Amino acid sequence: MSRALIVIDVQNDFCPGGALAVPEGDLIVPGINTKMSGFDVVVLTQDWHPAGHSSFASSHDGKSPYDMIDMPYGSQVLWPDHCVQSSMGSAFHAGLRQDGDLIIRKGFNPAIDSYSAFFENDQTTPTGLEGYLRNRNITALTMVGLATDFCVNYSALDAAKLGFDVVVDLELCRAIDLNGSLESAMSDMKSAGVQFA
Ligand code: VGL
Ligand code: ZN
Repeated sequence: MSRALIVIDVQNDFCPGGALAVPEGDLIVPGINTKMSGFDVVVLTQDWHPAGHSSFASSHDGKSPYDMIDMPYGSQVLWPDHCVQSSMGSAFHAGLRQDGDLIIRKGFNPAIDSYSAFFENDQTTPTGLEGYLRNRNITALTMVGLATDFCVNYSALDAAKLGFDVVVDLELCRAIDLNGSLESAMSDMKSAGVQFA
């Protein structure tokens, strides 16, 4: 059995000073760097939106960040512009080790957001991560990164659904916590059989 570490979205825009800053988002960087050494495979994910992405409030007349909108694939939180492809905000935190095996970019489809590292928010378009992990004989995953209640949560739920053995290391994650999103993420992950460390 081989285990992969999946490092979710440890990017400037999700750290203090960034466009969609997660409180204490930067504090997890040293611990993640240390943790990387103990895994057969390390994958980094990178939120990677084109300018004008449909998840940005600025793309919808009269909408503000954190409003909700109905998209063809379901309801969607509208975010401040963040992680625009090749911007400084989309770069990994400068202190993060970037010598992993694979970088998965997600959220590049202008019409669909992608919280999960496995599927876009339509829950059907794959990112390719599942195939990569299976080809590398990975059956167990540990997830760390940002944000606990969005991208970590959706990645962990999809991984569990796909049959991977999933651990979320909560000390190496931080949350946005929007309208109870952290509490519901925790209960959804528990119900899905995700383990916590
Ligand atoms: C994320 C909101 C929008 C995340 C990404 O990485 O959790 N959250 N895009
Ligand atoms: Zn995003």
